[in-house]
Amino acid sequence: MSSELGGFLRGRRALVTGVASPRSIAWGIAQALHAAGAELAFTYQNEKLRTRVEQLAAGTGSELVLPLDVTEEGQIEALFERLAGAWDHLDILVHSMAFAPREALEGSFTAGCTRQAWHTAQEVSAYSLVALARAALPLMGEGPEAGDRALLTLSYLGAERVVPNYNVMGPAKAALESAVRYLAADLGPRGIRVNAISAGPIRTLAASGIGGFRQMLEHVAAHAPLRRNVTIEEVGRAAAFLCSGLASGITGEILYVDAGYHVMGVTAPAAG
Ligand code: NAD
Ligand code: 0WE
Repeated sequence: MSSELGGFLRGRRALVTGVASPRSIAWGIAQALHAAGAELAFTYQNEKLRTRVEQLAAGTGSELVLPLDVTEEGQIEALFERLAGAWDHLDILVHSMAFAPREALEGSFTAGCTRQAWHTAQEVSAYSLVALARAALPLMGEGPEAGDRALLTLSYLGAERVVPNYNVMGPAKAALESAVRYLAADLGPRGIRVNAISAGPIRTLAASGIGGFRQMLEHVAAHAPLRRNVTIEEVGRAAAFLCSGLASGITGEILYVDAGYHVMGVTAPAAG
C-alpha cells in the first residue's frame, strides 16, 4: 500500500475526526494518509468510542487520540490547545461527521423537519466545519512551512438532489458544501485549501438502521456508470490526493467519489 501511494504526504501532520469503527469513512481516509507517509492524530466522540479509536490509531503508529464532541461547549477549543502541546503546526484537518435525530431520517420531509432536528443537523453536520476551521487557524494558518495546508469534509448527493429519507440532512449538507466555498475564499490567502468529497453510499455505522439502505446500495450498483458501489479505501485515496500537494491548485471543490452515479439523469434501462 505504502509503495502504491508513494510518500507524497511524508512528514505531513493530519488530524482525523469521525472515526467510530473500522468501517468509518474517516478510517479509510486515515489509512490512506498513513500509507502516504502522514503522521496522524485522531478524535473520538465519547468515552464509549475511546478504546476503539485508540486501538485503531495505534495501528497507524498514532498515540495522539483526543476527545471531541462538537456539541459540547469548549471542546473544540480544548482540542486544539491540547494538539498545540504536541504539534507546532497542523497540515491537514479531516472533518467526517454528521448527525440528525433518527426520526427525522424517515417519512415526510415536511413533517419530520422540526426546528430541533434542523438545528441539530446543522450544528453537528455543517457548523462544526466552520468552528473547527476557526479553532485550527493558529496551528494551520501560521508557523513553520505555512503554505499548502488542507481542510477536507465529507458530503453526499442529498445536498443537491432529493434522496428519499435523507430529509433534514439534505439542507445540512447543502450548508456544508456552501461553507466549503466560503472557507476556501476566506482561507485561501493563508495557504489553506478547503474541499469536500461527495461519497456514494457506504455501509457504515451512520448508515446502519437507515430504512432501505440495502436497496439503495443495490440501486446504485445497478445504475452507476461503474456498476458497483465505492469503498472507504477509494474515498481514502481521493482524500489523500486532495490533502496533498498533488492537488495544490484545487480549492472550494466538491469531488464526487461515487462510481459516477451523480452523472445519471434517468436510470431506466436503455430503449431498444
Ligand atoms: P460513521 O458513523 O462511521 O462516522 C460518523 C462520525 O460522526 C462518527 O465517528 C461519530 O462519532 C461522529 N459524530 C457524530 N456526532 C458527533 C458529534 N456531536 N461530535 C463529534 N463527532 C460526532 O459514518 P460515516 O458514514 O463514516 O460518516 C462520516 C461522514 O461521511 C459523514 O459526514 C457522512 O455524512 C458522510 N457520508 C457518508 C456516506 C455513507 O453512505 N456512509 C456517504 C456520503 C457521505
Ligand atoms: O450522511 C449520511 C448519514 C448521516 C446520519 C446518519 C444517522 C444514523 C443514526 C445522520 N444522522 C443519523 N442519526 C442517527 O440516529 N449518509 C450520507 C448516509 C446516508 O444516510 C441516509 C442515506 C445515506 C446515503 C439516510 C437516508 C437516505 C440515504
